[in-house]
Amino acid sequence: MNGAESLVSTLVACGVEVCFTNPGTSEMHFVAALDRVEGMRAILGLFEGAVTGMADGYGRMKEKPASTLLHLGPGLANGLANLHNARRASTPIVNIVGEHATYHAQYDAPLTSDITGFARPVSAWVHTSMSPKTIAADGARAVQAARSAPGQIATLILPADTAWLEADRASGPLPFAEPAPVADAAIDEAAKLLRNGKKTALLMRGTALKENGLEAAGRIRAQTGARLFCDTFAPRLARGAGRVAVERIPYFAEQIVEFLKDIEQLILVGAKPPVSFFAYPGKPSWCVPEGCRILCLSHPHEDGLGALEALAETIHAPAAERASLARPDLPQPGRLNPYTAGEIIAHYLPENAIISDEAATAGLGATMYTGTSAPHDHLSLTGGSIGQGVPLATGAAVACPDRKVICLQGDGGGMYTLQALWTQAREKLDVTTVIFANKSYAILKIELARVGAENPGPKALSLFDLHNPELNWISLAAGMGVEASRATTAEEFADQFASAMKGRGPRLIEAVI
Ligand SMILES: Cc1ncc(C[n+]2csc(CCOP(=O)(O)OP(=O)(O)O)c2C)c(N)n1
Ligand SMILES: [Mg+2]
Repeated sequence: MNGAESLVSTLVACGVEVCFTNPGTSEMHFVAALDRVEGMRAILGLFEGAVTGMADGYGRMKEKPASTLLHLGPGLANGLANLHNARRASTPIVNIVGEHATYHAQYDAPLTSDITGFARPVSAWVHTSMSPKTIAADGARAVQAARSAPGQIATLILPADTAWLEADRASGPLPFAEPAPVADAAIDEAAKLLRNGKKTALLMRGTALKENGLEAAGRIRAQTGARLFCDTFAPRLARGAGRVAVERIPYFAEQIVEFLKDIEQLILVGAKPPVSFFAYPGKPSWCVPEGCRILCLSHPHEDGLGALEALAETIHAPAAERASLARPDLPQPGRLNPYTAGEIIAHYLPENAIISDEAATAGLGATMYTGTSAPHDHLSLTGGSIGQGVPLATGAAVACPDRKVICLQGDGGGMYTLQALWTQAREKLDVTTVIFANKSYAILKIELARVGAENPGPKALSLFDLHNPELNWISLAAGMGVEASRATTAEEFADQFASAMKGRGPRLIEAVI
């Protein structure tokens, strides 16, 4: 076997089953190895930002890494923004980045670049494999790094000659760091705080926001009256009927301050203390009230779920209260806006759906109404880098072929990585994309005022305006093989969304709001 076959065999042996890729010449032996070695599904993305976003969606849902295969420095660089989002989500990903043959580097050919330099800021682990004799061990180490708690990005750089020269064998999986147990002392300390009568909240992230973690947190709330919070942008949150509901911290600094003002004790479970997304003149960045005691029950790499369960036992907590099903009625015929759209989405949301949410200013309605709709998983834009929603939904659909995936996407962010629609069509993925076509970067108009840049002129305003020409999402989707329709009223949207929920396969609805 050659180095590439040794690597692909190793990845498969280590549980990596999917490769999202946009390859080039330096990756050809890896590409060829995908047919020679059984067990790796190959999925083409037509832009690397789509490729890395798909790997993020897959990893968040499958809780194990996919691989990406990217073309040298530029291919990796095209994918960096969504790797940034994935890093913020603690998603496990193994990037394989092709590189010139080791002896070719000295000639400074056009595609030569500092791949390690591009990789470093988004990767917890980076390594260049200089020999086909070590590639198997390096591949196993990459998977080990990716799977180590809480989930990390590992980048393995693969010189072309390492891939094509004779290798010895494949490697099997290495043990990886499972979430570390939380010390009893931390659990006892949290129990003490919960009993001292002060106003306390738990802020949770990671596994704590899955169904069992929420259940344990709900028990703690039932016993102590503590409030349960999650970040504005949690990587993955179990929501809907039958789940313990948590309060989502609001987006803007002054709203966060208002939201937290009574809290005297904040217990962090895999989360960081809440801060403002941006700095604004005269507004606070740090949003925890003065004098509030912060206790870290668990760090992100620790077992937050186990800690919550132990804590619930320690304080003899009773059963948790769960959200009961309350699907909103369909709205009256008439205007389509984020709220009527939200009612319709929540009304028809199928059991066990996955929502990829990059709806930006149009997302409030859906979030408001889906809390008591059918149980589902909600994935949000973890790193603030728009262009995540469509590929994230695509990767989630690869990970969970039996679940309906719904992508709620702003029209601005949608244009960044719409190539993922083509992958949805090619792979026949069950994704319904709702594009909120407000024909603007609406949030930026709000932000312009908030940062104190007053009296915007026509040039400034033109930079947030997506008319002239208007985007035609039916044509854009059709051009990539995805069936699409346009809804301009609530009743049109209700018809189209209901039909998409009944059917299977990729669909896009341009919701004109
Ligand atoms: C990579 C990246 N580039 C630019 C931005 C700045 N930005 C934030 S929101 C936004 C526009 C979002 O527009 P849209 O998706 O249509 O949502 P809307 O604001 O209209 O609700 C932009 C350009 C960003 N967050 N990330
Ligand atoms: Mg918009």
